[in-house]
Amino acid sequence: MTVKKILTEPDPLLRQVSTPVENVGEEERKLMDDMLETMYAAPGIGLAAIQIGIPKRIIVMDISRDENKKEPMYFINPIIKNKNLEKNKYEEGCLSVPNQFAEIERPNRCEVEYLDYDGKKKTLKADGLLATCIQHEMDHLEGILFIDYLSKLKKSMIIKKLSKSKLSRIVV
Ligand code: K2U
Ligand code: ZN
Repeated sequence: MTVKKILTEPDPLLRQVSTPVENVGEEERKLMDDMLETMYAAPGIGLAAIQIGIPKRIIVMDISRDENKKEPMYFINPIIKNKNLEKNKYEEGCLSVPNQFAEIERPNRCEVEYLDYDGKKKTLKADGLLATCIQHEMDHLEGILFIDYLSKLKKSMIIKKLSKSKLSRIVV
């Protein structure tokens, strides 16, 4: 398993819409293994394939946040079937938007249909942090970042800050 570089905003690659996986084989499982290793190393609780530059509709997650009791989850071609009208607010961050956080409102429950690590069709009913994380990651598959929900001013200030820090890393 390999830790991959995580793309950071601003990067046009992050804004691509990811394409569905045709069939789940060894290549897709190796990709999910690398994504999970990259997510744990970040550390994070979710990662979409586009965040390591692969525009495939694949997400990995582990909301256990317990080093000794990892509970990885794999979502291939996920589709949200139902979303609650009731909303939850959560202080979100993103491994592709480093050191920026904002309170984002999302449906507090959702039902997801997907293929698992072995390509088997599954359905999951999620609430709380799991529901928030799934919706955050599903946004990545559409090229959407959590900062897109902020005001134009706040979003432009964050992008300006991230651009500067990216430039300073190149210049140094
Ligand atoms: O970059 C990502 O997509 C991983 C996200 C997943 C996430 C975002 C917002 C809310 C829940 C999950 C995070 O950066 S992972 C870091 C993290 C860890 C614990 C709680 C919230 C965020
Ligand atoms: Zn993210």
